[in-house]
Amino acid sequence: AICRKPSRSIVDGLRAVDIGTPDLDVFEGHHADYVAALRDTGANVTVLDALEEYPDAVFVEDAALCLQEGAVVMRPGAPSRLGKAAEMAPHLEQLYGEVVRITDGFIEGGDILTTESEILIGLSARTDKAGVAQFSQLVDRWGYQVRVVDTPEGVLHFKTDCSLLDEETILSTKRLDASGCFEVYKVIHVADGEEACANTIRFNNLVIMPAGFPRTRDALAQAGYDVREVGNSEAAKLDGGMSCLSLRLSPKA
Ligand code: CIR
Repeated sequence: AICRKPSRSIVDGLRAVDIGTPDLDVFEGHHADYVAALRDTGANVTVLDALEEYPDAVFVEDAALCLQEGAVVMRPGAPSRLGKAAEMAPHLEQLYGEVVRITDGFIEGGDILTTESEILIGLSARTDKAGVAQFSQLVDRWGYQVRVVDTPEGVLHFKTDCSLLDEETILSTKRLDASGCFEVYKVIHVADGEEACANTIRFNNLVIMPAGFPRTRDALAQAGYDVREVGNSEAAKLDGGMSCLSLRLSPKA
């Protein structure tokens, strides 16, 4: 996995609603816990240096999509994040034989959910049809099927409201599931009032989820998942969750 340390400029990070300024010390502690949780799954984690010039650079997921065959460098729809995607490309080039780039429209990694059988992409304020069209064309060479879906109104990214728990199971908010996009999957709903924990990550043996959502945590444990909670209060002030903080990859040798 690839992560990036939060920078002092995190206080200027984008947010839909201002619910307070993130505290860098607390963010750094949560980030260290997150990296430790990933390492506990057996992941080899590279932690890149903070990038002061991009306040949201800690949210590395939006910069690229990593598949087994290659990586796609995104084109973020937020102007302050455009250059950050390019910063990720050299790191990916060290790991992959093929790194391709989006040059038309906009698309961010937070809108893309890759399952065993398809790649689901939610159109959002950050991801448009032109970006999706180029993405689909680029991944066609590796045999991937892309399905375009909608992101609920007022929700930053498609994956703000869902995550993949295993090859056939999705954790989703009820509002997103109501759109019918997960009909071919088994769906576990986040508890009412706990919508902010829908963005988790399943990595090897663990489901890593934000702390503070006990009913959803218990439902996941009951369903047989090994759950690890990590503090996310500061990232949440910037609409960030568990998937946003890493690029997870297993390049084909
Ligand atoms: C932004 O608005 O772009 C950041 N403050 C949050 C990005 C969260 N990323 C993600 O969900 N993949």
